[in-house]
Amino acid sequence: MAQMFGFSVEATDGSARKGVIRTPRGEIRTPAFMPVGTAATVKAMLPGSVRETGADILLGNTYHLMLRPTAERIARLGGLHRFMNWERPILTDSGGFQVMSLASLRKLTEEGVRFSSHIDGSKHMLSPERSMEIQKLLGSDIVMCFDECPALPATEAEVARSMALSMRWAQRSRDAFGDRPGHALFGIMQGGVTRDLREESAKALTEIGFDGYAVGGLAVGEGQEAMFGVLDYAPGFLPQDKPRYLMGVGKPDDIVGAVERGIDMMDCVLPSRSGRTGQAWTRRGQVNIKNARHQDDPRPLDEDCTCPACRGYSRAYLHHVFKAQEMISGMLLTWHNLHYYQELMQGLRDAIGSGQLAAFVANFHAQRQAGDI
Ligand code: PRF
Ligand code: ZN
Repeated sequence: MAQMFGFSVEATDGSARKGVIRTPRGEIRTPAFMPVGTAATVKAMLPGSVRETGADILLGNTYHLMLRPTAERIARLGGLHRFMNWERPILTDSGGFQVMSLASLRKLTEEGVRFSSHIDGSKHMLSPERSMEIQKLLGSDIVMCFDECPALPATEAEVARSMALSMRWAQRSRDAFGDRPGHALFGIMQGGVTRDLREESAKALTEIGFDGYAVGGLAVGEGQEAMFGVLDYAPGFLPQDKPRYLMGVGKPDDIVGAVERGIDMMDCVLPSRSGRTGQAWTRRGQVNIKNARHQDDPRPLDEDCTCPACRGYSRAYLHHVFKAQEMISGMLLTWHNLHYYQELMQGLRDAIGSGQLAAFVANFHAQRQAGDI
């Protein structure tokens, strides 16, 4: 019999948790960072390389894949794992958030959202039922509820209306998902930066009952202080024994702060996207490889990093290939950034496991303070 989906917390340190999510496609060590593979690829990386950085799970997108190459085509070709040659777990976002940021001519109703594709203008519809159908066709291991995420700042009345709609859509998502052993469905909390709305949203989701719970609606323009303000209480409204996923976060210091506050999973395009624009993330902070100060520098990006970019190449080389627009530039910097992010997650897991999180976080900030040398 196929192994079921499960989560266990192995250690805690303050609000932070170290644990493991078990799926039929393998284990996910938490706190986990999920690289983003929007269009059935983590851009500039082979799946084996993504795995070598330490990733246990990738994120895929309903919105992009339904438009191109279509979910039905991926299903005919054996599902998303086979299609992109990644056999480990995949979490898929449900599409609503991407419709709101990418599509044009959007029309939102109780039923769902109609929109025009950002690729060719063709007309499409997403609803809780259609999103569940697409994520099933893709073969996603962790399916996200269909929700609406308002851009902040928004009026409290607007955030309340939107949250209530997302909770009705959460119930419809649950009903449409049905019973799929080995596959998980996560609810998504909304409610902006209003404590009462966050609590109401958490109650509504917990009553429906999900395999995990996401904190949505953050990192949408409110700033880190306001986001941490919400994370000081929001994870506490959710069941202790289920994973908590903070969607679309973030920079390394956002990740550390979120883990300290009880978040178990995160995803962000930042390490992969900024790798293609010449930005590297290191223990000592951000390095802009475009800067002319690197052009004669024989040192690696980070002396202590064991990734292929740092073991084999100088800053001078990385600067050169960026300037020359060589493809290896994006490949090496993406590899380094994903390696750094996964090493950070391993450091957080080890620190929580040994009850040393406060010291780890103090050292994390001190190294960044010291700056690039
Ligand atoms: N909902 C969904 N996907 C998301 C978000 C959300 O609120 C966010 C917010 N940071 C990122 N991705 N479905
Ligand atoms: Zn490196």
